[in-house]
Amino acid sequence: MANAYIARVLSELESRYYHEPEFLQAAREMLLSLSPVFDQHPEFERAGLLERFVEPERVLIFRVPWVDDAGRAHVNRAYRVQFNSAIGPYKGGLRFHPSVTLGILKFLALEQTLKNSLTGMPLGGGKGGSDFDPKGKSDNEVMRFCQSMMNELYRHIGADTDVPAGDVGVGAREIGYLYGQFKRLTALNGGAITGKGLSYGGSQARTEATGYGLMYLTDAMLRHNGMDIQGMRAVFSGSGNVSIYAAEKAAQQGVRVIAMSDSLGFIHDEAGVDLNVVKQIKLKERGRISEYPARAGRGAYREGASGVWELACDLALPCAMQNELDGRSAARLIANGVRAVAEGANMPCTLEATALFQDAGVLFASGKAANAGGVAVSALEMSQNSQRLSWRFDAVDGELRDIMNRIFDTISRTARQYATPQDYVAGANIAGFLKVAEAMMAQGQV
Ligand code: NDP
Ligand code: 2IT
Repeated sequence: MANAYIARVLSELESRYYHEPEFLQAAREMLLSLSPVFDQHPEFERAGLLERFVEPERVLIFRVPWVDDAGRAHVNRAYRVQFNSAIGPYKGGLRFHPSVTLGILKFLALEQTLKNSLTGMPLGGGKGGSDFDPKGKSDNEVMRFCQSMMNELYRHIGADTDVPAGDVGVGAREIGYLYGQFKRLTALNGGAITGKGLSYGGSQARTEATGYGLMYLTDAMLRHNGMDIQGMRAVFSGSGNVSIYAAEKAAQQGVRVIAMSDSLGFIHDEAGVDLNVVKQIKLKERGRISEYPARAGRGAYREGASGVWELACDLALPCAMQNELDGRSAARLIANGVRAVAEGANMPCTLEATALFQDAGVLFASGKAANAGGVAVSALEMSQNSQRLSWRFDAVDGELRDIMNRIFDTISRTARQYATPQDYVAGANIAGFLKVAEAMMAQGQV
């Protein structure tokens, strides 16, 4: 039974934002696991804490006009959701994808707030992006779009106020163009954006951080439950930044990576996916994963991204998009004997899929904990920028591993204290929320 205060706030939210289904899904998942906390803290209701928490502090919406290579003008919509700054400057990525809406960015910003809290670093939560589709655009078109977007965004961000980074469709190329324009407009160097190139203030291991961190946390979760990751067979969705570096770390851990996907289909290679070929196709050439069998000389391709969940595996690692793994796919994975699921993407499992995994006793780590390594190394990039230093790869990677182990300890301890020992979803939501709640309570009710 949900705590009465939580039930009321959720029902008000559902009637106010019925047109933002992803935001409601994220809010519902978080709020329902907070009942044991609110039963112990009646002062939160008197302070209107939840009503404040579920509304972003500020939302910026603006147009981004740009001109294509043929001289034709286009206009996209762009957003920055500054969700919560109780524990530090707003921090979170920018997504460029045609599906981007305010509701999707609100779900991402809400989750980012709890994720950033879990890292243990002083980071608030934010997210932004645009419905611009970088696919099929020339480098110059992407550059002009990024410059035009920054012409508005620059006045709302800064190293101590709001620090964007990458997300879907925003990688090294886009960050470079965005940062260049920020610097032209403000004359400020420093930490207003993370994910920067190594030659201009970026951190070692930021490119790898989300994927590596995902596998450090997965390893910690398996070890805690008496299992050994070595020799397990893993299926990854996506073949972008998160998926590729997660698969790279998995291979180093002795895992056999048997499948990866993109938005159109997936490859299956029982011998172990050749990641150099995937990097060449997806990162360098921005091509389709369907090219893999011909280029690698082995493996098979099948149309339809969700087919990847029909393969038998020990580990399922969704690293692509929200709601990419539904109840049907979860049931199939369970029937095929999956042992653990960890979310590299943000909210890739539907509420139904998550419930099925948990009820079946499959170890399940939600994105707020599992993919927090990216933003954690972003915080290390901010520290290095402030110090005017560049740390070595091994130093950053070692710190990342410690952070992921600490996050697992935190969610595991919190699950034991407030829920059931393996309910890492509740563990992440409660531990992430409590720190933000304490900071909000301490700072007064405005
Ligand atoms: P990228 O843009 O680098 O890659 C996205 C990948 O997902 C591409 O391979 C894309 O395929 C694929 N994809 C998109 N939609 C679908 C779909 N419906 N089904 C299957 N595959 C799909 O993004 P990232 O790797 O950076 O981000 C992936 C996820 O991880 C997102 O949920 C993001 O929010 C999350 N995340 C990212 C972090 C980061 O540091 N980058 C940090 C924490 C979380 P295609 O090439 O066909 O478009
Ligand atoms: O979802 C995420 O955590 C990210 N896209 C990374 C955010 C960041 O600020 O590094």
